[in-house]
Amino acid sequence: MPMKLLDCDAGIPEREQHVYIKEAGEDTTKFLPISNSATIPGSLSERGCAFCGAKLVIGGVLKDTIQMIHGPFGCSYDTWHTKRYPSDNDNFQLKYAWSTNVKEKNVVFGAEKLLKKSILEAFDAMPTIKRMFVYTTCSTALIGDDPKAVAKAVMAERPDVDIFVVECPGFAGVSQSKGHHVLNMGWIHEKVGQVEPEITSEYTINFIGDYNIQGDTDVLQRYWHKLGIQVLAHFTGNATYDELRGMHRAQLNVVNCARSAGYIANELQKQYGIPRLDIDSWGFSYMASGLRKVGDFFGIQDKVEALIAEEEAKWKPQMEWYKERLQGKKMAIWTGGPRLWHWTRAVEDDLGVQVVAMASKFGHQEDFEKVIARGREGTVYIDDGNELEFFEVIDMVKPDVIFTGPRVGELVKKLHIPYVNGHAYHNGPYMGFEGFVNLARDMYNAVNSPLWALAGQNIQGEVL
Ligand code: CFM
Repeated sequence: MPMKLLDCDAGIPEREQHVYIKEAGEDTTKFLPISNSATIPGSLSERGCAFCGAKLVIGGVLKDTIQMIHGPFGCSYDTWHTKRYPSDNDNFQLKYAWSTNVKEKNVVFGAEKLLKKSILEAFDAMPTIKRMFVYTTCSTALIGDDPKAVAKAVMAERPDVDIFVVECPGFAGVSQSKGHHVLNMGWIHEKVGQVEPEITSEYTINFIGDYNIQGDTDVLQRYWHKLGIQVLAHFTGNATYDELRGMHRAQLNVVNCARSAGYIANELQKQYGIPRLDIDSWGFSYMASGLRKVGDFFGIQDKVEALIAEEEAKWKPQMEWYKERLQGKKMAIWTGGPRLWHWTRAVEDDLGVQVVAMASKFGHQEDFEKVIARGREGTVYIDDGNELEFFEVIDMVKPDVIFTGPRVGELVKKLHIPYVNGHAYHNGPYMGFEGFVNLARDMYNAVNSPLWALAGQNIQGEVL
């Protein structure tokens, strides 16, 4: 029976449909875990809210844009600064947290005036910044404020500014995935097509679904540059607001994270006829095949082969060193969803590491299809996992290292199991050839750190 009711879920038996163990020769299409559905009451979800998906994941990455959060300050603070996406604009996007700081009296009497005042104040305080995202949150959506009308009024008063409103309160969907969707669709309908990019190459792409985590975008940008490919828009790593308004002119959309940004790629295809090409940017073999696909599209195979040869010559020896030492280690990946299918085969092919458990916070059915197709037999696949399930699965599969976020990471550290930040990375970037060497190094350091043995020692006697 491939669906698994864990012992800890005896009180919430519906969880059985969210936990799957792959068996030999199975037709996996019959056994996909339920996903992208509301968390079962009683299960302590690790998910983020829909607002968080829009702000923290996509909008907040922009390097020249004020992110005005229309709500209590906590919504702003809790979606600020945790992802580590740098920019070449002096990290403007990481320095500030903006909020209208809504209080009870605004909830009772309305907060539109407060929003307008806050928008003007923010622009006045940062006179070189002319672009802004405004987000609704649960409280301001519930009281019925109309932020689009406020943004329109400000833009009429100040023609040099442009504002994009994201109406995606936390309760708009079952997870952060809804926020990705709302932002993608709003942007394509309201902003794409408003700016004409300057075309400087005969090959142009949008690189979609890469958020410059610790410099990922920079690694890929070096490759595009060497290939003579102009990236009109990065959605949204190290990007400007206006760059994203010119996405309609690219010849090709190259998609890395299909979950968070496949929507805009599909719309660009529908509305402007730009083809979509999905690639994996993590791992040697995947990165090489992704570059080859792009090379085939533009007919620049020679340049691509030269680039791959150069990169492999430079990085493969280091990768081999780590492979020798990590071969056979057992890894768990507990992140949002896509990194499960991006990484499971990549670490197996490049490092000989076995992925024995994977948990997705918000992946959809298509993500699980890809994960399970690429994953091993006997591996545990979980949708919207809870803390007790994590503990039970650790007992079952005994991983040597867990790639997850700081919340679950803190838990597993207490069990003295090495954890690597699978969201914001430990010492990235992780994309591209050099990036996967960084991932291997972080995994090696985590697995071999003497701290795990020391952490288990009882030093009480010495302290007292
Ligand atoms: Fe895409 Fe991402 Fe991910 Fe993601 Fe996220 Fe993320 Fe993630 Mo954390 S956009 S879906 S919403 S690859 S923040 S940079 S690591 S859960 S698997």
